[in-house]
Amino acid sequence: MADSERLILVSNRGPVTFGRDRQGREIATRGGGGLVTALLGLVERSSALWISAANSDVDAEKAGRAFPLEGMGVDTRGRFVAIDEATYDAYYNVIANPLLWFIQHYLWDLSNAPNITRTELDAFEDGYQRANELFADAVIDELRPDEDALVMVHDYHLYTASPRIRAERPRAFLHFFCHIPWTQPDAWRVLPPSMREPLLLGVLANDIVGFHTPRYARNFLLCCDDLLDLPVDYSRQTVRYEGRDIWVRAYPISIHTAAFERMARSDEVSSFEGPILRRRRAHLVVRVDRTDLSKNTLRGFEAFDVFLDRYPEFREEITFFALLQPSRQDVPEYVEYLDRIRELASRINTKHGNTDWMPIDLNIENNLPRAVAAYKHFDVLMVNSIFDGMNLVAKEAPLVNERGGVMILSENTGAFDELGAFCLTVNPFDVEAQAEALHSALTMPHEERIARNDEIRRIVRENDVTKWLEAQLHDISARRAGAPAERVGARG
Ligand code: GDG
Repeated sequence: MADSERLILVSNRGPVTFGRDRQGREIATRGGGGLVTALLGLVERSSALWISAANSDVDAEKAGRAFPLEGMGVDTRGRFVAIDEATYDAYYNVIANPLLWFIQHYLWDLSNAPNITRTELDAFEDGYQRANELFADAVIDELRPDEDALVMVHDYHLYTASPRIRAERPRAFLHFFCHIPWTQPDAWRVLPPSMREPLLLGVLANDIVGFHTPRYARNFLLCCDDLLDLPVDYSRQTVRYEGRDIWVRAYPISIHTAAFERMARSDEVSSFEGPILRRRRAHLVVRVDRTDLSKNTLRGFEAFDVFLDRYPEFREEITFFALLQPSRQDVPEYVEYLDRIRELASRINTKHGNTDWMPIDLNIENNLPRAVAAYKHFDVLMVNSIFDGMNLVAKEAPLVNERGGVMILSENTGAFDELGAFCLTVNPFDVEAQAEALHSALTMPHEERIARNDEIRRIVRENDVTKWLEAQLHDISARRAGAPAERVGARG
């Protein structure tokens, strides 16, 4: 990236949201989540403008012009896009979550859902497409017509923003990164062509399209081939569209390891360790995730139930600590899923527990310091996602764990590519295997646990988020310099 060149980041969720305290003074709350944290690494390097959706009334008052983002990067500014409530609801709660999210995690139970009715068709046009236009217009407004800026667009909320930006600002370099899996062509056939084609063509308006793993990149190429009938070169990983070669690449996202280790040593995290240590029995199983259907909480608990039936010697000696952040409670499927999580935990606790021992310690709470305190003390970490783009918990928790904890990892996570060899691999649907993995992890010799954990830490430290950023910036420079795609094809 040239020093003088402007960087514009575009994502639905931004790095900050504003509210007011009781005295009416403006207060800023930093946004969390893997996407925001990863992108902070970029704004630390060069001046940047971060465009995101307004998330509060105060955000909406600030919309339409850039404002300084204090304490973030060299010279970082933010800009909010105001989206009226009905449009936002259609864009976010009808199309992005759940329709696209479900397609991209193979979650639809197709004999029952989804129905593409007038509601979905209108929500696509008047919600998703309209919101994407508003994001695109904010980018266009910020750029001079002849400016060579780098615009990085993030995630499944923004598949159709780029064509408009390209048409109006053809000199900008458009880079897109998808944080969730890209599924095989038939999964996309849930959508009629009037919806799936604009989505795919929208992504192809970018110059480089990035995914977490080579498998997702390949699935995207297959979609271009199968659903759009476009010329695809699988060895060079390119798609030809409108006279351009779009590069399709894999860049596994990661975490800022030094910052995460610092956080794990903070007083705030320590304050949560005492209660966890006081309550722990001989063995502690931990899971930390959003109450998202893709995370597979129910089968994880079912496996624990089987494990307790089969290995009664562990009764009263073990606790399954689950820290689950409530997620998307505007979507009915998520409300029902959270209810089922509560019911199942309570059924298992009634079946196996007693007045002195509660096998599942279920906490529905948004509390990152407490999650990190649990990361430090697990004996077994369960990450059994049905499908998961990467899963950053699988990188964070072993990095700061102090007990040589063992990770049970679903083969359908992006993290599996890097860490699978040192985890206990499970198929997420195989409850039986998950129950046995719990037993294997808990009875594994101490030296083996330490050796596996050491290897995971080494890999996570080596593949820090900096590497994710640098690989992308490297390819952007190469693409701009006119390098042939095969020169970077080896990257995956
Ligand atoms: C999407 C993709 C991909 C944990 N407890 C709390 C909390 N956390 C943090 C974790 C971690 C992040 O939230 C969760 O990241 P994941 O990657 O595990 O999962 P998704 O939220 O589904 O993220 C995923 C990711 O994007 C990045 O590309 O890896 O596959 O689905 O950093 O430490 N955060 C807050 N409160 C908590 O209680 N605020």
